[in-house]
Amino acid sequence: LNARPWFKDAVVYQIYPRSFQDSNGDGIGDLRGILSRLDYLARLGVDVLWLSPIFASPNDDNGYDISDYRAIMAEFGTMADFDELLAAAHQRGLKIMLDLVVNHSSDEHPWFVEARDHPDSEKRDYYIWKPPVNGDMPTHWQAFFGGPVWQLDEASGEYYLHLFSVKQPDLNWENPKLRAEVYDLMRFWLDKGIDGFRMDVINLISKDQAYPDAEPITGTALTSGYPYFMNGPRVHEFLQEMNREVLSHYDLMTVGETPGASVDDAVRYSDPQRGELDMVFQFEHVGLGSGERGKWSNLPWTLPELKSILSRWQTGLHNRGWNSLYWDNHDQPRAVSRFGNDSPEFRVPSAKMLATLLHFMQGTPYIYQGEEFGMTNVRFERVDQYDDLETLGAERELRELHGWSEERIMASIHAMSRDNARTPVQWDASPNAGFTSGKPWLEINPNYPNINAEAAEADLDSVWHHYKHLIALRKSLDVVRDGTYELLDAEHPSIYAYLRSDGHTKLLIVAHFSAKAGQYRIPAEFVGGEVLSNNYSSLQLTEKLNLEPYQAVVIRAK
Ligand code: ISL
Ligand code: CA
Repeated sequence: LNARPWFKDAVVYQIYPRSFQDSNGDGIGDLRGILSRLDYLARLGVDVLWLSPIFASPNDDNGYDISDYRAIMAEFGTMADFDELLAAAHQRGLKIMLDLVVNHSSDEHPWFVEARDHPDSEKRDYYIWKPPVNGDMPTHWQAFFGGPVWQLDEASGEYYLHLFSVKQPDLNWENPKLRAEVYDLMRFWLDKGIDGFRMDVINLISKDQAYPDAEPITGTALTSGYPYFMNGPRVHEFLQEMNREVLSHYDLMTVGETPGASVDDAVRYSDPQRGELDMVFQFEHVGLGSGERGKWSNLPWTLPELKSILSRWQTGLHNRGWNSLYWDNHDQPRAVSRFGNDSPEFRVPSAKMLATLLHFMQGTPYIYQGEEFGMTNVRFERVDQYDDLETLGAERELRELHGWSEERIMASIHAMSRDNARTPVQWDASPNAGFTSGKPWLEINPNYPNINAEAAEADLDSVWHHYKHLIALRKSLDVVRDGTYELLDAEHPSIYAYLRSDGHTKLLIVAHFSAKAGQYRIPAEFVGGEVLSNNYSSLQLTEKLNLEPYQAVVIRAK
């Protein structure tokens, strides 16, 4: 085992290709667009680019429904474009990680077409089919995008399982041939020289074979099947097999997306001794505010709750596994709008505060496109301006099933829709924000004349330069990678303060979650210390720190 694997020193930048950069004026981001922005990414100082799915897809879920795992989505370009992109990235010292979506495929994948049209074919068992039970579906589990997880196939009279949309049938990991197919397609990309995989909902691949029904969900005729497919009975066995068969033969990094994973689950996935994955994405902090209607409930949450979650992950994985660190991604609202304050007055300091807080924790940080210069949520007026199938499905259910008012629904969509993250990257103040010369597939956030990458790079006090500084800084300090973590003042309502220490170096990180000025008493050993990072121009380093709104500082003890 490599004692110091490179993933522990890496900073990952996530690209959602559809919204990153269009190169040919069709309004859709593409591989040549990414190619044209590699120098920008190299200047920022990130190490790894994670590309959301770039494979052939009918785009029911923007590429998370794959119809050919070995082909590039026509809208994104060609295999030659990909090869060129990979080589150009490597030339600049940037690694490329692809998105492996193998809990399900598209219903337009040839495997599924054959499985459906020829129930006697071998491919039938690549998917999960069940006969009706007492004339009804086998269970009443609710799908992630609403409605039941079972879809009746009229021709055969059997149901197939889809945990996501009807166009995303779940693959049957119980079948060794299917698993071998997955390992093969992974080798195909690794042999091209890619540097890693982000594995979509990889903790859902093993289902309880008894398919029991479950707890009813209030206000619906459906139940929650989570206990029967999250971190299921054979998931670790499958991942260890994948590791033996594929991962262990390459120098790559892996991160599993694991909704519903606890700290203990994450140890099982990421303990290097077990030979599974390098790290997983946990969902507890982004689940704050969820309620009866999931994230759409959008309930208030408190800073002590956030601190308690992140601290439990920091201490729980220390020396046992490895954390991934993120505020947002293509499924989440924009970080500054959700955890900071996106008003004109506080957008910049609060975006910098969030970055500081996260990048000094132990783990591998992930930056989602646009986060590095403080892109915000969007507030479209009409539902038909939204594209995301999850948003559109929820709008219908909240209205028809749960009787929510139009106003309440729109407020919730504004706060939580995945399209907040998917509006095109705002590159500059020119028409269409420099994203496309045509009509963008999703409308651009109207705030782009003020908030864009070009303006941010030109301004030394911008969020962008703060990220650049943090990325370089954490690499120069072993304590950030290796040190212990200790939360201070767990119950303080507006200060998030913690210590990092490795026996040589001791750091204090203080983040002020408030739109008002405040004060905070710091441990004496930091008075007279060195200020390594500060999102305001000055700081009086006395025992009682005077803090500006959303101020965040990092101090090294003398
Ligand atoms: O997006 C979510 C909450 O709004 C999650 O429930 C999300 O569906 C879940 O985290 C799984 O996400 C991944 O798989 C989905 C895909 O739609 C997401 O974009 C992807 O990140 C199905 O492939
Ligand atoms: Ca294009």
